[in-house]
Amino acid sequence: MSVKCAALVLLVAISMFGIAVGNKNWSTTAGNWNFTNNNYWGYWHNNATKGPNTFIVGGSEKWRFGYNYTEWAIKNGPFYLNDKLVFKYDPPNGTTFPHSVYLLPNFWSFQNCDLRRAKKIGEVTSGAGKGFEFVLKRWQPYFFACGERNGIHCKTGLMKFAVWPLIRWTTTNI
Ligand SMILES: *[C@@H]1O[C@H](CO)[C@@H](O)[C@H](O)[C@H]1NC(C)=O
Ligand SMILES: *[C@@H]1O[C@H](CO)[C@@H](O)[C@H](O)[C@H]1NC(C)=O
Ligand SMILES: *[C@@H]1O[C@H](CO)[C@@H](O)[C@H](O)[C@H]1NC(C)=O
Ligand SMILES: *[C@@H]1O[C@H](CO)[C@@H](O)[C@H](O)[C@H]1NC(C)=O
Ligand SMILES: *[C@@H]1O[C@H](CO)[C@@H](O)[C@H](O)[C@H]1NC(C)=O
Ligand SMILES: [Cu+2]
Repeated sequence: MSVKCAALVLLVAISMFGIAVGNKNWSTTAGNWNFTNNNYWGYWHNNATKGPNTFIVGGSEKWRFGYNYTEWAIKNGPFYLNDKLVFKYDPPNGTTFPHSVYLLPNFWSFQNCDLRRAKKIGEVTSGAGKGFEFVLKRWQPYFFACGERNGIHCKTGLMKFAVWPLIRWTTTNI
């Protein structure tokens, strides 16, 4: 299968997903999360590049209260399978607000910053120094959020973003 053909199949699959989501009316209820934003899923620039990339979440802003991580993800995507996300944040020291990282189980909990069934992947101390790495190993949506202050960092602090890693077509597929 050629790259063009494969890209077309993926494109059609993503479009169908978009329509299905549209029917469920998620995009209108998603708040600042635009589920139909094609750029988010790498729709427009799925091309063959080299090995996995490493991204520092938030770039020089790191993982902090009030930075728009949805926007960061849109600007820095697309993300591919086996890409690495690095979370960096200061550990609690009495003057700074602690942060943490959770994976939320589904879109609903992501939208509502509901941490009840969330899985902790980063303790408040894990982001110190070089931070910690999270590898996007599976073809699935990942919903990241800060778990501090009972969801307030996630909701008010915008400390959340979603990623659905794309499959990387290697040049050997051509
Ligand atoms: C989607 O939801 C919004 C409110 O959340 C509502 O106003 C709108 O009519 C809905 N659209 C459809 C197609 O159901
Ligand atoms: C979401 O993104 C789509 C595609 O880029 C765009 O057409 C639509 O207007 C956006 N919706 C909102 C609410 O920003
Ligand atoms: C793939 O896309 C990136 C970013 O859009 C671009 O910098 C790069 O040159 C592209 N590579 C190929 C082989 O087209
Ligand atoms: C965050 O960025 C997204 C994507 O650009 C935007 O739709 C949203 O309005 C922003 N949120 C805030 C609170 O600025
Ligand atoms: C806590 O960390 C912040 C940011 O690294 C630093 O500016 C501040 O001086 C530290 N406070 C104490 C008491 O160590
Ligand atoms: Cu936080």
